[in-house]
Amino acid sequence: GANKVLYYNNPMWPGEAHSLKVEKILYQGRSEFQEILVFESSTYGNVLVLDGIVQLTEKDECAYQEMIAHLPLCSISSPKTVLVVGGGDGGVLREISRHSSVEHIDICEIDKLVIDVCKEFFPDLYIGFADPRVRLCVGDAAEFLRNAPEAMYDAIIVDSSDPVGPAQELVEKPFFETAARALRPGGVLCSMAESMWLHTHLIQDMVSACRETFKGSVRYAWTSVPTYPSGVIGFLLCSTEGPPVDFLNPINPIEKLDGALHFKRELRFYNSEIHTAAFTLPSFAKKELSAV
Ligand code: AAT
Repeated sequence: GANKVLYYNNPMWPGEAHSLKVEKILYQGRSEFQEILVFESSTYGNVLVLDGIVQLTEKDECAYQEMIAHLPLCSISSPKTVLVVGGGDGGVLREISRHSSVEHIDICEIDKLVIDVCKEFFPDLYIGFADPRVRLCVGDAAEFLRNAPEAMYDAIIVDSSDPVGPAQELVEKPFFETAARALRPGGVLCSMAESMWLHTHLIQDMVSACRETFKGSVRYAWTSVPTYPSGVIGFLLCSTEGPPVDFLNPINPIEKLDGALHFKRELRFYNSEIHTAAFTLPSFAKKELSAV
């Protein structure tokens, strides 16, 4: 009924919860990996929830998917091969498909049921799978990268859930090492990196693992996503040794792309100004990251 409210509370943000008014439960089920819930909210459109944590809403998904895709892809010239880790909803694929230089997109999502459910309830994201450059692998991305050929990718985008459950390995040093190995010299990684308000230690550990692993540059960026815990989410951008990458000044600006999208959809959030601005950190976060 219209009076239902969804709260989410989790040991990752003890005592904090955010609520959304539920119009209608659309899907509820359990996969081998997680609890999956989709509901129609009163104010944010359809919402995907995994293990009690909001993964995306139709209203604010643009802020996350556009940033996690274009921050790395606009930082290198002419990206050709891209790997997406997680991202079973298709939203990141949709954004990558704006880049006409891209020839090949691998996606490794662990949970087939997430993909099937998003096909039904999130058509504006799932459309990303319609791009003929996409090749889907259903499996654990940590395993996938251990077996990936060396120097295979220009960019790796880690669009994974929080590091409890199947995504735990994806924030650890051995995973970053396999990612660096799978990137060509001067290739880039962009990984979901939690909230600077909630996860200082986790972010510090990720930054320190990445500084040891990636010999190019390592930078933290962030964006506003109202339905994520604390309302912000960060990204860790790293480049391997090779042609230097200046993450702050996009060498491949989105405004100059011809927009290879085979369906019509305007960018709602990302532009070159917000790209540069995303790397500007509040003083407390700057201090915490420089202490690593
Ligand atoms: N596009 C925004 C939504 C997500 S979904 C993250 C996806 O990562 C989920 O579909 C989950 O099944 C998948 N995943 C988790 N672990 C693995 C793994 N080891 N290998 C492959 N895929 C995996 C992210 C939102 C971020 C929310 C922040 N609070």
